Amino acid sequence: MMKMAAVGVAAVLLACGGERAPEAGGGADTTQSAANPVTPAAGATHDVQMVLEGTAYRFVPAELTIKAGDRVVWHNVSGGPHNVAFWADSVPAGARPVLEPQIPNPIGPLSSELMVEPNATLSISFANAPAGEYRYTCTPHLAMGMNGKLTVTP
Ligand SMILES: [Cu+2]
Repeated sequence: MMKMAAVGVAAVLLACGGERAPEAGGGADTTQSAANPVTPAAGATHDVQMVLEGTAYRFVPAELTIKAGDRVVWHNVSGGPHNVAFWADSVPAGARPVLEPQIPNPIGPLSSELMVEPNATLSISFANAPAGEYRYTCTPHLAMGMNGKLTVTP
């Protein structure tokens, strides 16, 4: 009940979004503007599964287009261990400092640790990440062509 009420209030506030901000806090204007590409913590979350299908190791989906501000969660589903290893020399300029702090215990440049446990996840926010193509692979299955690509749009 409380949650529904809160959503209702948020919807009402959003509906008035075009006008002057109702709360005169005197602080920064947090009203969302379509012209402002920096919209932290408001993005969608996308799921990428890491699977063994027959004899093929895959990221599903292998190619995904997201918006800056979205989050991607990779799931270890089958055929692991897997990891997510971005090609550090091909990600857009400025991406590395965004990605690096979000990859705990890396086993190489922009390469996550191996995910061994079923349903282990790696979650990366692309808030403030530069637009462009982010190609990545799975280190244990590199030779088997387990590759993925994210395209981040502004
Ligand atoms: Cu793999």
